[in-house]
Amino acid sequence: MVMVSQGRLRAAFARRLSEMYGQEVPAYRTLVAVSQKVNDGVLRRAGADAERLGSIERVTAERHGAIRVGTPAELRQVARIFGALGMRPVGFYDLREAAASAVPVVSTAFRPVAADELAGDPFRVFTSMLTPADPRFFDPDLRERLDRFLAARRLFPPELLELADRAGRERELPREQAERFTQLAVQAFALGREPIDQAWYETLEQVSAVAADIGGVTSTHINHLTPRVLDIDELYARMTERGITMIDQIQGPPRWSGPDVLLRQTSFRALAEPRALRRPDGGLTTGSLRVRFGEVEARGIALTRTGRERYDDLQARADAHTADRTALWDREFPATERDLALERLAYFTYRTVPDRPRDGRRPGTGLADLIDHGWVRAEPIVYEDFLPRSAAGIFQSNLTGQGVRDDSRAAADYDSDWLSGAIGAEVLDPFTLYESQQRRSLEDAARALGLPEIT
Ligand code: OOG
Ligand code: NI
Repeated sequence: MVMVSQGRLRAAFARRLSEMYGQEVPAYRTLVAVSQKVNDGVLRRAGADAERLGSIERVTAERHGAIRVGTPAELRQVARIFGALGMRPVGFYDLREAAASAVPVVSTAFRPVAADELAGDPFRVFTSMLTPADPRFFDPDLRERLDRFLAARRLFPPELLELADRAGRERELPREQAERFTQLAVQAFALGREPIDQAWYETLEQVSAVAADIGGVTSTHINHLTPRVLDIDELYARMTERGITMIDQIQGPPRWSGPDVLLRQTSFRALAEPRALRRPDGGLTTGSLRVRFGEVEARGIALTRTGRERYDDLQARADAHTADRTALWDREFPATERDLALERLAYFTYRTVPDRPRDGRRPGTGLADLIDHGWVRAEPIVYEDFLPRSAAGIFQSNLTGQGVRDDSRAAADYDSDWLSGAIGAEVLDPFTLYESQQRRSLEDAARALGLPEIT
């Protein structure tokens, strides 16, 4: 029997999802095509340096998607489906707080965690869950109607979930089942065709367009699929030249003279798509909804907690003084990988250099000495996660209205532990993952150099 590993299943799923999305959302195809042109250019210009943050094969195939679900039960099913693909929940994002308009969701990202799996295909899905228990958005009556509506729908067919459990358990599927799984999973994330109850959708829309997109329909859908680009400023310019209106800025760190860090993203607004609506009188009509959009991103080096604090601080200061962000970064953020490593601001995998000096000199135990004298090389660890502020910006740029949030009421508590409980699996901390990858590499390097430790 030919078996398909989780890693290959994930790559196949990402590819098929991309084909489906490309057929349904032509603007996505343009985005992918332009991204590839930009990447070809960077590769020609920069040579091997262009692959410092991932091989061109990885970057070319790399996508993230986003979905939104209504309840913990639905989220657990999503976790089973992505678990089949070797993807685990990483990070907790509270977009209720990060967004200025009404975004009543908390989120995590399902993604592979092992370095070799990430190098193979890092496909990730930003997954948000509605918070009907938050009284700032939903009054008791609306909450009850919402709970009832969500409890009555079924997002995923039992066959899909059974295949998912098998793949999760056995870490592979026979080829035929793998094919069936992929087909059912892609279908489950396509735009629903069932007529939408217009009055119900509009009731929710008044509270929040996100609530309507989640709780106003009987299915879920991928709302964007994001290719990775190696020069996002150039991508932005090229899309604008083609007459595609992007949101007015690139989110995340500015373009600056140092290495790429964290994540820079930009998007274009959701396009109006025809949808079947059921009017209050029972008749059918065709309306148009804007729920699917396009986004592109550039990824950089993962920052440590300290690095991230510096980043957040620079962002806040740039906001407060509408300062020139590039100038601020050039002045204040260390602009070389070496300094980012030595100031413990970013994560690296440290490897001993095969042709290191063997002239009888002994390596010191300090990282600076080891790097500067050519004993170890620092390879950047790619940031594999998301940024709450950018995510809120992405949500916001696609809302039809502001919605309402009654801040006189207390927020319902949701945190990472709550989400772990809801999913039934630990939501992993991204910093811990990067940190342990770095630490293991330092331990290996110390061993190879015969050092007690590297400090
Ligand atoms: C998710 C928005 C977040 C990102 O790239 O930050 C996101 C959504 O709109 O459902 O995808
Ligand atoms: Ni996104």
